Amino acid sequence: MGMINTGTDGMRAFCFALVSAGALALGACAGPDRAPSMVERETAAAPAVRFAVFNVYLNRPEAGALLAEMRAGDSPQARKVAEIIQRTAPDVLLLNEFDYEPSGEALRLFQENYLEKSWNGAPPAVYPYVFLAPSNTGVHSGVDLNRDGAVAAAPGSRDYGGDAFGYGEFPGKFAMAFLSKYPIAEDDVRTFRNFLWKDMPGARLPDDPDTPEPADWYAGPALDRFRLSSKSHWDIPVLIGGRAVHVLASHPTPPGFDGEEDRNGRRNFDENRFWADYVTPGRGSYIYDDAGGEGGLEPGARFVIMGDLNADPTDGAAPGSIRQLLEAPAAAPGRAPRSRGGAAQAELQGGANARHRGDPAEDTSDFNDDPETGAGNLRLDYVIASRSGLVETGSGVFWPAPGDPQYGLVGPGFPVESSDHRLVWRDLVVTERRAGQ
Ligand SMILES: [Ca+2]
Ligand SMILES: [Ca+2]
Ligand SMILES: [Ca+2]
Ligand SMILES: [Ca+2]
Repeated sequence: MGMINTGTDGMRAFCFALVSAGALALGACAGPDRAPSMVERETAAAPAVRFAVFNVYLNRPEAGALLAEMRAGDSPQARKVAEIIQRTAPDVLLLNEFDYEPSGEALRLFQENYLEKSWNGAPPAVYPYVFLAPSNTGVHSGVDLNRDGAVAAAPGSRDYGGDAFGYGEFPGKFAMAFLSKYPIAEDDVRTFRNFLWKDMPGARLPDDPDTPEPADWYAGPALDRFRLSSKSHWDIPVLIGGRAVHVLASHPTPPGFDGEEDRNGRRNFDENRFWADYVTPGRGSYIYDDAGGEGGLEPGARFVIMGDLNADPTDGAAPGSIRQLLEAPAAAPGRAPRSRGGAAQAELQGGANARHRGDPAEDTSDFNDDPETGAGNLRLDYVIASRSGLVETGSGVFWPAPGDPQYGLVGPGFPVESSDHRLVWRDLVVTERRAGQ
């Protein structure tokens, strides 16, 4: 693969990860006068696998619009999205904000007309394995979920989106798609689209501040059918050298666009909590999947949590939400992926970024920077690996800085060239090491 000059840890295949006292020290090269450790021998024998998430902003105003654009093959935005994927060359890739249609044609044509064609000399990106499933976005709930006094039943309006199981003006908007160079254990995939929020013990259900009863913003039929996942939650086991790595994919709702009841902030928190419980032994027994299977992940199983998780660890509306995952006992404490472009844009764009406490080199999204109303640039997109069975050898955010030959793929933030999010990756070697060994 080509060299990547926008991440800071592009040392894939050159250095070993070193494990000491249970902590990962990244980027330590094996010295000549020391026998390699067991982990070093394992990581030397197996290639690193690049896991990436990319919110590709391929959502469109109407059903069928993305399919038409993928068929035509002439979308400048989709070409830049494709080139970013080609330049970073992930092996395992989750796309967020890719409109879903049941035939799978939009994804197939995105592969054929964009990913598998070379852009500006970049090597085509070929993914023989895909996973696609319905999303809750834009699926009519039949009840007045946004509590504006009416049930909006006709797709196409904001009101309709507000009454859907997940916000979307038509079924399938803002959905997800999964691509892999490694086979998927299809019979073992689990989806959690129908899991009800009220079935999570201690759910942070929102409260109507105008009534004395607690946690009653959703009640009656609304509570009885309210699905936790705003898109879906997928557990996709990928087989790498015959060993399963569970990709845990989701795209929790943004923690805004609501009122004092904080219904979206609370939902974001519990959507992220879902995976924290799923990977923590003893905490996932309440979980059920769409096929009726019960319980969380087997203790010690390899996993990689991936998604636009809509929560920054220090800035924005939902810092506690993402800490549930970053600090989960089963998750590796790998350091945040970084870029030069994120740091450069926070400086150039100023505004809301000036009051952020997080390191701008860790930002993964480029939003409005209005000092009064803008969110600024946030760290929202994550690849979080398990302690067990995976060793990290590098990570990065594809965000070229001004002056970089690939700067045109991201630009200055507005207008959006490719996406308002940046591709985030980690390189992981699959090992037999269990956590604590
Ligand atoms: Ca309504
Ligand atoms: Ca109340
Ligand atoms: Ca910005
Ligand atoms: Ca920031």
